[in-house]
Amino acid sequence: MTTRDQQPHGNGAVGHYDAVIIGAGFGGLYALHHLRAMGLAVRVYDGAAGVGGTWWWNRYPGARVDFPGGPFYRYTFSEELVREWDWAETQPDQPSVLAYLEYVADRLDLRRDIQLGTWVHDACYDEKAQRWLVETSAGARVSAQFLICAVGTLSAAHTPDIPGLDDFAGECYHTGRWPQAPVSFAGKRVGVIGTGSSGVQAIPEIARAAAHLTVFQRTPQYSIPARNRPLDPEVVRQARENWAAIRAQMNASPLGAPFEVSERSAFADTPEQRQALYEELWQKGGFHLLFGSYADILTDKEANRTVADFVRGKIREIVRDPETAEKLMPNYYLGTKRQLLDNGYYETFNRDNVTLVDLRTDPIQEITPTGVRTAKGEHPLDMLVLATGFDAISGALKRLNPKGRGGVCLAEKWRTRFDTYLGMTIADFPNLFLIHGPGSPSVLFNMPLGAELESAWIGDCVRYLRERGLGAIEPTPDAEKNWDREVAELANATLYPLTDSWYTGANIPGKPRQFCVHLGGPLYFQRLAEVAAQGYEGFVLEEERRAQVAAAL
Ligand code: NA7
Repeated sequence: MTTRDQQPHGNGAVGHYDAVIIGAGFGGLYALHHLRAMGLAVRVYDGAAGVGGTWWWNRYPGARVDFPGGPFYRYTFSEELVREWDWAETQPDQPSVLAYLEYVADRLDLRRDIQLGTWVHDACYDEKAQRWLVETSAGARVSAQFLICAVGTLSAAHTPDIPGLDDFAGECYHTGRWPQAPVSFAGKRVGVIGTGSSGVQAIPEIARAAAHLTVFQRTPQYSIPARNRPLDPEVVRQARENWAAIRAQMNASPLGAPFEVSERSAFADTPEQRQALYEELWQKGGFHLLFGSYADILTDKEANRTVADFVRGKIREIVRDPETAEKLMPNYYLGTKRQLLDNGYYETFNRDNVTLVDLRTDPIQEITPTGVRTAKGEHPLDMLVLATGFDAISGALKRLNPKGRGGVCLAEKWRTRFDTYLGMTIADFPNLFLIHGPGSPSVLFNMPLGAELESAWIGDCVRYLRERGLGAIEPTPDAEKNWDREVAELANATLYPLTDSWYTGANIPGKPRQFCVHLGGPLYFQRLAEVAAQGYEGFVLEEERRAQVAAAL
């Protein structure tokens, strides 16, 4: 174990660690706990003023867990944590998730190794010393053998390049960078740009509080009622008592949750039976309609059309003004963008204080100091909410832009494709690990559980290296190519790549189009285990250069 040391040494670093972790969200917190328990000296940096990662920043009104099996969106490794923490609702809200992560940080005594309010400005690999040199916004320079990037998949907020945005004189907030101080909508004319998960969660809340709400919608989306409700105490009790079995079920499930996934084809039923099932699952709410109806919804265009038609029918039923209902009508393959869950989204458009602007027929021309000017006129506003999303999955890593072997920059390497091996490692970036990186199941699996399983794999890899006197590990370019193919083959068997979404990178102008999520679920984790069992197949392992490492410390 490398001990911490506050004296500057050979490479100018002050402080030497076995591992530096960037990010104190679900991924970083667990990685810290796991590696520290192995006896490693670990330092975590996070730019936020508190732990929680994405859940610290995304504190906009209405923010909730939108994962199948909401109450199982949690760490699974510790029965104590399971016993001591109960969610109140089926779709826990942002303050509850943040409180959970704060509780975990305290309960596991993680805070002593976390430096908050500190961004990592630079990370460079020193090939001779087989170590990463990290510079922080606090002016510190530290070194670590391993760099673990737990920087989040939805953390690089995307602010669109709309003329005049900087001139807006009212309040302006991005949902992914929401202020900590309470925001009041009372008596204000509010505009929301964007109708993805964040917009759809925030819009009903803002509509209830504001004098007037104008929603600027570019692409209509399918939203399903979340039917959020208090958790049944009996379900909670049973989950606790049978935790080992539930955990095993989560590990074996395609979504990482004890959630019933259908294995039947939509065409095994008559149209009437399908309609009846869709109605039942719509009433049940949440992800049941998407994952609990038919297995071919996400793989067969015709099957998808049956459920998409059903939801379009619901929009026509709910929204009273037929013209507004038509503006809200989505026309992509349902479920191939992030599936939205709402608490009264379509109903909001029946309110007198809500206006919907369809940007496809009435585009934004500019933002003025007093509002938004579209082709058809001016919308005066006191507040503008940008629910405009994120440079997802790869964006925060590209912004971090670590420099690997020979000074190669990640932003340059990823200019045209987001190559990784196993979604966790990158050729030319030895000893660097990603949690929820491009090519891992990330956003289409239970993220806290995924973070645990990936951190455990990292821990095993570190142990393997140390037990054999090895100093560095790095994937081969061929292993990356093969991985890329495996991820693409799984995706191409589905409808996901056909849709413009943040899964495919289409939401960011100029971003290369690539579906970056491994859709294998448990198969992915099985692949990780196989690679390890075969002595880290696909990797080059370097002997530890003892003399050079010692000189650097
Ligand atoms: P999303 O799903 O990427 O949604 C962003 C929205 O912003 C979407 O409706 C976009 O329309 C819209 N957008 C983006 N740029 C513009 C411009 N220039 N003009 C008008 N509208 C624009 O991000 P979210 O934060 O809602 O969702 C991420 C969440 O997924 C996360 O918080 C989790 O809950 C899961 P578009 O569809 O691109 O036409």
